[in-house]
Amino acid sequence: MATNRTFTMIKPGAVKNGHIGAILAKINEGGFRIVALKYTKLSAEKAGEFYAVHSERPFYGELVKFMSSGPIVAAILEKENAVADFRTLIGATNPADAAPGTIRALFAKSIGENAVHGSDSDENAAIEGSFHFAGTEMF
Ligand code: 3AN
Repeated sequence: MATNRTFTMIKPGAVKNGHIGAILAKINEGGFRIVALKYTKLSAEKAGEFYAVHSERPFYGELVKFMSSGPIVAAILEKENAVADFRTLIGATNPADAAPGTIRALFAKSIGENAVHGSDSDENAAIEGSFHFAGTEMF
């Protein structure tokens, strides 16, 4: 059953390239309400833990290095059908395949540095949101 929350991170590349404001604007325009928001930096250990599901993939080391290379913006977002609608708003994992106007089409550099993360299921949205935020930081 669909819930109404998803989790996102604006990744270090998009932060470094000055896209925080534009990406938050797309999120607002997409009809998402911000439940929690944080400007922070992941240690390599924390990034490894977050992406543990990919630990056997060949790009895991690169992904952990990139995700801990600079600050990120983490957020929990709310909207009806949040997980699926947010994945539509961000576009395909590889920006080369992302539909025009999507966040990844506009702001991503490559499949590895693809501007934003979006949860892939309601279950993972809850796990990922709790990974970054205490209950007292959700509004
Ligand atoms: P998504 O973020 O669209 O759910 P996943 O879960 O398949 O995509 O991948 C998680 C992250 O791993 C991606 N956001 C991307 O940064 C990285 N990634 C995925 N596939 C590749 C790849 N083939 N080469 C490098 N990095 C990748």
